[in-house]
Amino acid sequence: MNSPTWKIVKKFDDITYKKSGHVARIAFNRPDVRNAFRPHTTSELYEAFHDAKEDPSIGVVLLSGEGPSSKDGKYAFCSGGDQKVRGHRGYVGEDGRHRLNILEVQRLIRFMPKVVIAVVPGWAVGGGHSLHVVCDLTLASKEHAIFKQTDADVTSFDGGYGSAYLAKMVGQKKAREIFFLGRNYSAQEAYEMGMVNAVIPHDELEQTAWEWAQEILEKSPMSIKMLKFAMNLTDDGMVGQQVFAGEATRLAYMTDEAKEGRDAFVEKRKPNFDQDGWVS
Ligand code: S0N
Repeated sequence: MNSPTWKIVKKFDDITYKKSGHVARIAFNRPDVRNAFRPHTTSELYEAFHDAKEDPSIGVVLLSGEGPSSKDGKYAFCSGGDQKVRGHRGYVGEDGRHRLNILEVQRLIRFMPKVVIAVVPGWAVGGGHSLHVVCDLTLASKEHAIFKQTDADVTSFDGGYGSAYLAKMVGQKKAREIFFLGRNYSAQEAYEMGMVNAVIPHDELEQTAWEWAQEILEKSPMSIKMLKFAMNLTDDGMVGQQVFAGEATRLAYMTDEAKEGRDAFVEKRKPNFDQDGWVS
């Protein structure tokens, strides 16, 4: 298997953003605070994810954390919201505005027609834990990944995908244990619970993520998109139906029938639809 040749897409302050072939890699880049996110981080994340979503050459997005910390050499995926910039009405940006925009990033990951893989080199904590939950797949460092939910310690809690969807993944009892006790779980324990797809030796983590991406990229893009949205649908209600149906509409655009409907309107005539189209 080949290796990536990453090219920087854009220089950001709090994240790194690169592409190689059909893969994009986005990583938190605040290792000295365990890759905690502040409003500026989530704005940058949103921009990078949006670019990856819109780029038709990208099929897989890797989400990771740069490191190790210059202070103590520890690795982190993300430790959630930056508690040092949390004000009375939520997290405060440098512009003085309060935002909760990590949820918009979660929705972008959830609803993008691409596979998003969480590549967890170290701590995945609080809102960082929730981000790995919302990603389609999770690969974790055997030696350094630690999964932990501190939301109830700091009164900054995710009552959406981070908890309710986690419960679908690991079961109600285990999800409640994770949130109510806030213990540390190793990569192996997280794997046994069903919230991690594979436990990988730390030195092989990035290459393995690349290889998983390449395997996915050998599949039919249309099938992967429809399957992702089909699996989301039952948990996402009307929005899930909207997203799934959006892809169905896109497929419909590719038919002769759709071409006839459009052409008839543009040419100001009655459409002549092929009546053999009632195939069942
Ligand atoms: C990650 C932990 C467990 C690591 O422990 P360790 O290895 O002992 O390191 P520390 O010495 O504690 O940390 C090293 C340095 O990093 C700083 N730091 C770590 N995490 C954060 C953080 N989240 N914010 C700010 N700084 C952080 C430490 O302060 C230390 O710095 P120095 O050396 O200068 O002292 C441990 O660090 C830990 O428990 N961290 C806190 C984890 C946490 O509680 N996160 C917040 C949980 N809540 C959320 O994330 C909510 C997310 C969210 O935003 C949201 C979700 C849903 C709906 C709305 C929202 C919303 O936007 O509010």
